[in-house]
Amino acid sequence: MEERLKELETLALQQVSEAQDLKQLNEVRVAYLGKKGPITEILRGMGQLSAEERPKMGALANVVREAIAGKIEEKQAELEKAAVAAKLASETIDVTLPGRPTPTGSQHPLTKVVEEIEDLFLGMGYTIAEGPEVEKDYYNFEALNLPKDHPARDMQDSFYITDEILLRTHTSPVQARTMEKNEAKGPIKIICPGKVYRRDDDDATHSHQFTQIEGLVIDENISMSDLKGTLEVFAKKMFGDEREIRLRPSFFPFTEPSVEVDVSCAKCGGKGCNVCKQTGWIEILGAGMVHPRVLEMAGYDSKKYQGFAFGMGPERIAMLRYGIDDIRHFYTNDQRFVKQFNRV
Ligand code: FA5
Repeated sequence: MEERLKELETLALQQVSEAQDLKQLNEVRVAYLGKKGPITEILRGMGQLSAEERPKMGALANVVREAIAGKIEEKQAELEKAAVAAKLASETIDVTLPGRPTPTGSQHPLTKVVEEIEDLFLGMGYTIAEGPEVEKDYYNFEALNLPKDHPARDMQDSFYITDEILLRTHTSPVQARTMEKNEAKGPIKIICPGKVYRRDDDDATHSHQFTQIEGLVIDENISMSDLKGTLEVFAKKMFGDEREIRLRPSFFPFTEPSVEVDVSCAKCGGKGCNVCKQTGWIEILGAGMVHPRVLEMAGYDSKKYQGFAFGMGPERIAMLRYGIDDIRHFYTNDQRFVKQFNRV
């Protein structure tokens, strides 16, 4: 029996040391120390031994069992440590690998230009005003000195919803609304960006829906030179310091006098080229001194207050700025177009 126990110990210790993982080790434990294992069997058969041999063999069997159990515990710790080390090694992050690029969006060129214009005027003390796109005929036309049968209404062919409601054809109704709302009937300094709609046929320079930015300044002692100075700062900021502007007489029912404003052509510097149709100048906006009747309709004292107003189309400004040849590019969302402005 003694020999059998020694043999079992040698065999068990050898198998413990050869176990490759925790599963194999557990199998060895069950095989040698389990209820049906050989050592338990030997202990069970102790009754058949003589009284002198029983304690000796019992002690030896316990020593062998503890030796195996101790070795298994030692091996288990070793295998667990190795398993953690292997897991850590397999999960190591290689920080030198290049990252996966994340696709990023880019700002639409029209939004860029509108925001740039807004920033410029906010910097000059203007605030931003907004008005509805579905507008009353009264604010779109009548309050701007365009009564119902005025021929100048034809300048802006309109989408009517009812006889009295239409899609606004310009941002100028925000002028009328802001003046009317100003209870103190005092100074105003606003810009109004927004969408406008006209029954124009779509082509390279016209769209039935486009953007405008209106400007309105009302105060005492405002003159044409304030308008010109403001627009000069605007043109130089948008198109470069070497640009000049010129004012040409024009007509808008809500301003008197009225002007069209041209900027000297950036491509040819004013000499004449295909961009400026050989004139050296490019039209960028309409403007003028607020008509006294418009001030009076909004409740202002036109003897005390004067004002200037201007209205521009940011699409046309963006087209000049970036050399875009067709206004329809702004609305079709072709990624090949939009992405070109990632870095401008
Ligand atoms: C007006 O709409 C006036 N309300 C501007 C104004 C405001 C004058 C305040 C005086 C005082 P006009 O119709 O010219 O003016 O339009 C102004 C700008 O809108 C044009 O210079 C042009 O840049 C742009 N625009 C006009 N029609 C279209 C169109 N169909 N598509 C794209 N842009 C357009």
